[in-house]
Amino acid sequence: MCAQTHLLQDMEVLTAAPARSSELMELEDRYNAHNYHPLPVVLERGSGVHVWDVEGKQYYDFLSAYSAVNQGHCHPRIIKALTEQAQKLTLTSRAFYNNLLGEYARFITEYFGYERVLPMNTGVEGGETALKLARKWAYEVKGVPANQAKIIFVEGNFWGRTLAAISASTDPSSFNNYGPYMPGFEIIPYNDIPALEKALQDPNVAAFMVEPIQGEAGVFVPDDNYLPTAYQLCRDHRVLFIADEVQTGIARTGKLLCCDHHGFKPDILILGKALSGGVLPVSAVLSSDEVMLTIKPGEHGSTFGGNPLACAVATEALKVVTDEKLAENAENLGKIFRARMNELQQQRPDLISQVRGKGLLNAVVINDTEDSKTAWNICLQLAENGLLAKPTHGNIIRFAPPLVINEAQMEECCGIIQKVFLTF
Ligand code: IF1
Repeated sequence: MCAQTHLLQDMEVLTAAPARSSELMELEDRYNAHNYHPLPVVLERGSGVHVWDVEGKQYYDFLSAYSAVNQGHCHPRIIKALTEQAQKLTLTSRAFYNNLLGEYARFITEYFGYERVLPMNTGVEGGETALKLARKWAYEVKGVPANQAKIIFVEGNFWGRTLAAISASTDPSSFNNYGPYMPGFEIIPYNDIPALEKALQDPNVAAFMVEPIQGEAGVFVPDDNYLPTAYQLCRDHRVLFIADEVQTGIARTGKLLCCDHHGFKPDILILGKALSGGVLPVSAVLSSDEVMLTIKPGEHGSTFGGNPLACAVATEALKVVTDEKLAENAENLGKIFRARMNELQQQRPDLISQVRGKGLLNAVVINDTEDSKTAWNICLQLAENGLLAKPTHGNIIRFAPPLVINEAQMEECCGIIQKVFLTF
């Protein structure tokens, strides 16, 4: 569908929307870059599993800001930590020490079981940091010749929008016309052990970076033995296993980390999004002394990395995950959700081709082509009925509510989804 038609269709929707919403959508459309195509809903408040639009309509949020508000919108404990610290000290830069970073570093390394943490801000900065560590380790510890280090990625990966991240991408909408691309990146099929085995024959491989479940690609869950076998192969070939848990981490898939389902600890762990409960950008890279201490003073950093406000917020955000047993809740309610969606698939096999996911990271695959509008129109209907979700890659609808959702709310939401699909 050409952009013009898209715009016309959207203009119809925008003008059909209530006055205040359409006024705000048109304002954003006029002055903001067009780097997104949002659902025509204008949100102004959030609390727990709910968000409200400017007309006061309430929705269940089944996107959770792409898994950044696992603890629920505006969690009182996290907001309290934010507002209290914001009145004391927000940012010092790392030119000086601050009173929270040391305690936070001890807290988060013990929380996840690592020796060291390097604090950053966005998920993609976490990815960039992990790759710089892997290259540095390859040259200075493994002995790979200068500028020969290789990093292996899998098809369908998504780890952000920087030039390095899109250099690893196999999705034209991520990389098209952004070249030339970062050298030293090799891409193999996902969920394919022989392909990894072959790639690891190259002695210059520094690391293998992978999402335990591919979020953006459409919630692709690999075979049970894929991750632990891949991890063991990396160990056998002295290659660092980097887990991008920016989206799957922080209890989203029913365990604290998605890798915890498979009983191994990645050599380098990347966290982001819900590390702050969605109140400000906080990311982190965790690893061993051997890897982390290859970066010497002045060799990496960021203005906001490790700022006291982020330390206060992230500490409370992680405590909430433990205290409210969010991983267990995600495990239990995810099973209920997938059972209900599988029932729905039996009722509408013409519409639903597959249900997949782990914990509360799930997707319903619409029986259609990637460029169809079916999934989009279903999401418009879901919004009409008070539930927000958005398609990824055209015909896949991702369902990922905050992990604080309770059983009664989950039942209600499954009812809404069932009603929309059965009447679609
Ligand atoms: C967008 C996607 C999700 C991520 C994983 C790193 C990052 C992300 C596994 C980078 C970020 C966000 C980015 C946002 C939409 C959203 C997204 F559809 F784009 F891919 F969640 F699936 N690793 N994902 O999912 O973290 O730098 O954004 O903090 O760019 O449109 P970030």
